[in-house]
Parts: sequence; C-alpha cells; structure tokens
Amino acid sequence: MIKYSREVIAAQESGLPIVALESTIISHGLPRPRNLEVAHEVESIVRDAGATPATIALIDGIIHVGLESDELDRIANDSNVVKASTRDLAIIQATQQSAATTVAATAHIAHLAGISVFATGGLGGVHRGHSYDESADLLALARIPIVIVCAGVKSILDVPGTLERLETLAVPVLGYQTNRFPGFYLTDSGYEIEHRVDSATDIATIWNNRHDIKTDQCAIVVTNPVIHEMDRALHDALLNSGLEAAEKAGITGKAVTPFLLEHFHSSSHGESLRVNIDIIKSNSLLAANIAIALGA
Ligand code: PSU
Ligand code: MN
Repeated sequence: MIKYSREVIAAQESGLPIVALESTIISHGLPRPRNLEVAHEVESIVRDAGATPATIALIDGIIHVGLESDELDRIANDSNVVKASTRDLAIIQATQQSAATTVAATAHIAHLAGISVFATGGLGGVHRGHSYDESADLLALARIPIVIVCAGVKSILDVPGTLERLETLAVPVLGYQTNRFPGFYLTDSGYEIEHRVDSATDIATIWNNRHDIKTDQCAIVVTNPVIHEMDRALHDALLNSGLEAAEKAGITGKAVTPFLLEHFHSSSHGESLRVNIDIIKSNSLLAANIAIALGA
C-alpha cells in the first residue's frame, strides 16, 4: 500500500528519527524552478540535523513515503500533479494519478507510516470573507496525533477565526520561543499564544504527558516565527490586491490558496518567495530536532 524510499526504510529498520515533509508546497506553493531546489535543500537540512526526511506524495496512484530524486523531480515539474487532500487519496489511488499532498493528507499518511513529526510552511485555516471555506487541515489536526511545525496559518487567512476553530477542536498550539502567534510571511500576526516552549525537549515532554493522560488523539501545532519577515506595507498591499483578484476571477475551492500564494510570488519581486523558503527551511530544522528529542 505504501512505497518507502530507501533511506526511510533504513531509518525505520534502525529506529532512527524521521520527519515527514509536505509536497503541495513543492507542486503548488513555490514557483519553478526554485521549488525543486528548495525540496532538495530542505531534505538536506533534515539530514544534516541527524534525522531522515520523508517527503510524502502519490506517484501513479501509489502512496510514497520518502521520494527518490527522480520522484521529487516529478512532483516539482509535472504539471499533471494534482493537489490532494485526505478525501482525494483513495480516488487518486484508483485513477493512478500523481498528486502532491496537503497538510491534511500528509499528516494522515505520515501517521499511517508511524511518523510522529511533520514540517510544513503555513497551515490552512478559515478563509477571509468566506468563513464557510475552511481548510480540511483543521479537522485533520483534530484527528491525527502528530507534531506539526509551521509558521502559523497563512496570513491570507482569517487568523482569529482559525485560532478560535483550533480552540474548539481542542488542538494545542505552542509558540516556539514566542508568545505571539506567527503570521506566516509576518513574524507576529497580532494575536497571542498562551503557551510558549523554548526547546525541542519541552515539546517531547508535552508529547509524552499527553500520552499518559490520554489527550493524545490530536495534533500538537508548534508555531515557529520567521526571523526576517516580509515588508509589512508590501504584504498588506498584496493581500488586498490578491483577495480582490481571487474574487474577481471567481477562484474557489482548493485553487484559492495556490492562487493567492502565486499572486504574492509574482508581485513581490522575490520577497514573499524568500520568506516562504526561509519558513520551510527553519521549520524543517526544528522538526528534525523535535523528532530527535522524541526519539521518533
Ligand atoms: N505552506 C506553504 N505553502 C503551501 C501550503 C502550506 O508554505 O502551499 C499548502 C499546504 O499543503 C496546506 C494547503 O495544506 O496549502 C492549504 O490548502 P487549502 O487552503 O486549500 O486547504
Ligand atoms: Mn478551501
């Protein structure tokens, strides 16, 4: 049912820490050709930190945990690669398509493969002006026991709405070395986080405590703020023009997030791309350190 990469098999056999990595960032979140380079760079960061990267995707209908180099290339460059959430997985298997997986689908597969730590850029959440448009990422986090490292939710979203939903869903949110909820492109979204952690070991302690008292049925969201944020004025201007353009073009469903990210990347002269890449790299490093602290 699952095809594992050679290095993931080796790590599983030796009980070494593994970090799941998401592939929608590569196929639908970053522009070519930088996307493939970043996918490789992120894997190297995880390896250099002492953990094994497992980028997750479907190739010709087969679930892959860990991609070989040619497979990573395919996810980055084949325009037939679709964006798959959890509900799409069995269908993609049946139709033997290739797909990149969202946070929701990646978390599901990672858990299926026994992986406890996962790094992404920014979570999906409640959309601005369309509160009925809520990412499947939120319900997935409520159901899947995994540590997910992110830079908060994407700033294109309704941040307070998303925080309220996470509270309702009883998903714990931790600030890594901060009490401010990060805003993806921005270091601080303007909202507070109640719980701050200062090290990967703190997170491992919480993970183990949850297991003992059986509050371990959902994810732990670790938010890791970007250090050099995007220029705020540029950010706010692109957010407004992007939301307007999406509305005008009638973009709906799973196309909304890629549309808005692309709007930022094509209109910010590389600034949003730089920040997005910084985010993914720094989250992957932290995820590797957490996997090591967990002995996972
Ligand atoms: N983080 C990034 N870039 C991305 C995403 C996250 O830096 O493209 C993706 C993730 O796969 C996330 C998805 O699950 O955006 C959310 O999409 P939607 O809003 O359609 O659920
Ligand atoms: Mn949506």
